Order: sequence, then structure tokens, then C-alpha cells
Amino acid sequence: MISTTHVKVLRMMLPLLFSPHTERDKIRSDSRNLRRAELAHLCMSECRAPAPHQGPRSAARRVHLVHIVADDLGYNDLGYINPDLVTPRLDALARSGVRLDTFYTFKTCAPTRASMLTGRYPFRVGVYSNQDVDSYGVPSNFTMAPALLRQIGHYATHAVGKWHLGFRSPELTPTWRGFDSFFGYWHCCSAGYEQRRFAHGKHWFLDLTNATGKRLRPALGHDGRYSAFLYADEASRIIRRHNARRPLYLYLSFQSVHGPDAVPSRFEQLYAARHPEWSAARHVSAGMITALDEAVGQVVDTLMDTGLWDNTLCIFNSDNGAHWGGHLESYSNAPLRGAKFGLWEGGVRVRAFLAGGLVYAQRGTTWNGLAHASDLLPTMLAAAGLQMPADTGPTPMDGFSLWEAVRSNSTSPRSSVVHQVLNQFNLRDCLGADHDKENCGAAIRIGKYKLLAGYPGWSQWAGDVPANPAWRGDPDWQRYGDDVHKQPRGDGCRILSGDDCPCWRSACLFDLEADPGERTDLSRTLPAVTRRLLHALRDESSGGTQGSHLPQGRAAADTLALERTLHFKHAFLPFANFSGWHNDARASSCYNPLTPRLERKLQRATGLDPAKWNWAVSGP
Ligand SMILES: [Ca+2]
Repeated sequence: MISTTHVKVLRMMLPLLFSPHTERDKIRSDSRNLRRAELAHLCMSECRAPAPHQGPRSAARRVHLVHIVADDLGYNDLGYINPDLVTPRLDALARSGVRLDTFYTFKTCAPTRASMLTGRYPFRVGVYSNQDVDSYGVPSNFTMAPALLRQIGHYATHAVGKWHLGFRSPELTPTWRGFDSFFGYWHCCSAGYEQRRFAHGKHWFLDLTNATGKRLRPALGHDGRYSAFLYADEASRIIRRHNARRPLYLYLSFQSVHGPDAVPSRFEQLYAARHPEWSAARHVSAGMITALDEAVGQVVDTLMDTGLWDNTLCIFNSDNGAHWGGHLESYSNAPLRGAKFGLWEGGVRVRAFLAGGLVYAQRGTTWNGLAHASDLLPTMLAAAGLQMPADTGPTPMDGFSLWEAVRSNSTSPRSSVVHQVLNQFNLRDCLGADHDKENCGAAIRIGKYKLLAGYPGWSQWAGDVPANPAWRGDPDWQRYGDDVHKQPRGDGCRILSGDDCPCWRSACLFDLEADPGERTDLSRTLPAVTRRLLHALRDESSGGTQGSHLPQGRAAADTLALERTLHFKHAFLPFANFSGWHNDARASSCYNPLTPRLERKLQRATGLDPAKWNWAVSGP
């Protein structure tokens, strides 16, 4: 129930008192950023732009589904948008497929992933923030994409890379959610070369698991391999071993280009040679994007070499916008406003495209229809010729199939996007002792209008490449460092008083067709539109699902896992035998390599025997 306090706060956050912005700068067109021909020589494997030998295949045939997710990739951070960047393979894929020009995600990782795999808005599955899956996960009474595809399409289902949808109890992990196999990490933040998660000071654990069915093994011996190629190699291995007579669903979720920033030197050197005027940090971050590009190219090559590509729908998207904290000269959402962790377009509007033989007839087109991460599951099913079952969970499906609209280049079936709601579940977090501003905002887009209420996140237009040198001396940015869980402090927003917070005392309204950079607040100019969107947002806010909503009987296991984890000083540990992974005495810094020698010492110190770590319980 909503308490009196919550009602008061809702009233405070959503008053119809308007204070328009006066800026009327026009957004820059990104058409200027057509990729330069001079980069063509950098194409690996002759930029194998997929060119199917035949037209689109019948959905009745085996349709392979390959979903490639980049982490924190900025809106301005692909070569076909920004010619400063070298991404020949992704450019070729986008140009040989259908670019989704108005594609939205959530503002952070886990909720977007919840949407992609359940077909619902994150709040509809109880995931309001990353913290919701740190503590719990997507409730197991929602059927995820791999389980659906396995049940109704007899798909082989494999997940590689980042999970970040719960690991506290086995029912929350990939191979209990319908994947035949999983090779990757449970949590939010692995690293380029070291597959482990740093948590709370000096405590760390290895976060790389190799799961087949209900058998889970720690994936040892991979430290030192760069994550993009580690996961591309695993994806390629799965593709090569796949029996092509069966449809394949591959969910490939890269660690790239999430921090910490690290990349093989050849990528860094590429940019050092091309852009000596850039900082060393920028050489690394740009190199990470090019490494991602090469890894995606490797996977596509394997799909082509094995003959699967011609009957594949390949989806590529980022999970949220780029963040700039600690990366002052790195990633860019230009010309959009804001960044990851925020509800401005820079946090939630990302690059996405469809590729593969299934979109052969539409190759080279851009589809401008409104699209959201929750649409990907219904779209995949439609592309595969499968009917969505009636019962896939306790809340309604939010996603729409975009398949026919994309194929016919017609209007989107979607007319609105709910970016975030405000209800007792996320207000509880934002009014807590920590006053977590990140959870104190809501936003909705209906047609061309977008309304933001509460705290929308860091509210500037930064991230152009190269970064504004003036920021380098900003102490707020300096302090921000690499803590990706906090907003830059430079926004001046004092949330309890509402001072200097755009959209806090009065909701903001923007016309995204005329003003995609969200520079001109129209809330006073168009009060009727503002009221309509406020009412819609309030209606949606009443439909949220409680976080930590776990089915009865599962909650006990989850609570146990959480308690045991807390016992180990908040180190995020897998649910099974995690005492064996605790080694705080030997870990002195965040990302020290887990060398074979350290690995052996760890095993001796803990009695860990990976061969005995196979742990299975009865599945659902
Ligand atoms: Ca992310």
C-alpha cells in the first residue's frame, strides 16, 4: 500500500507547476557522421557484409535467432554514426540490415535485460534498478525467452557473457531459466581481462561459470584472455557444434564496453596512430569499441561459414546509454542529453539493428518506428513463426511484435514507452537513508512527447568527442572517479529541497521529434499535453510489481543465499559453496589478475576442488 509519506512525495514530485527551459538550440544531425571511406582498409575479412544468396526464408523453416548485446555502448559510438570510430563489421551489419532508429531500453543494465528476456517493462517484473537483481532477480514465475523458444519451437538455447538477472538461488540463473548452457558471469561488472567481480573494498570472487543444464562449474583458467574474444570464441564454438537441423537461439551478451577500461594494445595503438591528439584514456575506450566490433565479426563469420546466417535473425543493441563517470574522454551519447543511470534520452535511447538473412528484403533500410527492449521477444517469436503462449507470467506482456511493421516498413504497433514509474517500490529506495536519487524519477513517452518527473539523472549534454577540456578541472568530476553506481555530482540537484533539479518541482515535457536533444521544456507551453502524460504515468505507476517478488517457496532459498553472502562481508558470491571462493586475505586490489599461481594458491587455501563443485538440485 502507498503510505501517506509516499503520497506526499508523489504530490511533491508531480505538481503541475511548469518552468520551461528557454534554450532552443537545435540538435545536430548525425547524418554528418557517415562513415569515411578511408576506414575501409581496416575491414577485417573484407568486411563480410552479410549477403544472403536467397531472399527471406519461410518462417516455417528453421529460423535461427542470434541476439548480440553490447554493454553501455554510447549513442554516438559506432563508426557508421561517428567516423572517428573504427567499427567496420558492425557498420556493415547495420547497413546490410534494418536500423531501428527509435529504440529504447531502460537506463541501466539489469532492468533492460529483464525486459529483453520477458517481454515486459522492468517494473512489471519487479526490477526497478540493478539493485533488485543484486538482491533477488527476475521472479521465476515469469517465463523467459529461452524457455519459451525451447517449449514451443524446440530451440537449442545458449547464453554467453553477462547475465545480471539474479543468481541468489539456482532458479534465477540461466540454465534454470531455459538456457541449455551458460558460459559467463552472474553479476553486473566483470572486466576486460579478469573474470571476477570486485565488491566492497578488498573482497572479491571469481565470477565466471560454465553451466550445462543443472551442472555448474567454475570456469577457471581464463584470466588474461580478453573478454570480447573469450565470449566470441565460446559463441563460435557453440555455433560450430550446433546441429543445423535444429533452430538455434544464441544470447551473446558482451562485457564490452562496460568499465573498467582495458583493451589489447593493438586496438589502443590503432587510435594512438589515428588520433594522437586524443588522450591515452580515449585511445583505450575507443579501442574497446573496435575490439567489440572485431569480436562480433568473428561470430558472424562463423554463422556464415556454417551456413546458418542465411536463415538467421540477428539482433544487435546496447543495453543502455554510455556513462561518463571516470571516462571524461571516453564514450559519447551525443547529441542526446544525459547518460546511463538517467532517464534523459542519453540514458535510454540506444543504437540497435536487425541483420541476417531474414531481413534480406529490407537490407539497407532504417525503420523509424517506436521500439522498446520488451519488443524483442515477441518480435523474435513472430520472425520464427511461433505464437506467443497465453500464459508467460503473472503480469501482462508489454512488448509488441515489430516483425510485420519492420518488414513492410509501416507504422509501429507501439505508440508509447514507459521508461520508469513512480510507486511505493522505488520510492522506498529513493527516500531511504541513502537518498538514492537514481530511483527517484519517472518518465513516459507517448507519440512524440516525453514527460519526465522527479529526478531524471545527470542533465547535461556531454560526451562529445573529444570531451570538453573544461570538465577536466571540475572537482565534481574528479571525485566521481570510477564509481559507476553514482551520478556525477556536477548536476547541482539537491533532491530533498528540489533546488536546481530539472523536472523535480514541475514535470518537464519535450517534443522528441522536433527536439531529440531535450533542450526545450514545453510543459508550460503545452499544459494539456503535460497533464495527459502525467495522468498516463500515474496510471502506469499503479501497475508496478513489487520488487523481490519471489514465488512462495523460492524466497526461502534466496534469503538463505543472501544471508550467507552477507556473512562474507557483502562479497557477491554465487549461491553454491561460496565459502570456497572467499579469499580476501590474498586480494589486495580490485583487478589483480587471477594468475594460474594464484588460482592454485586459492585452491590450496580453501580446499576448493573444481571437480567437486558440480552442484545440482532438482529443476522446476
Ligand atoms: Ca549496461
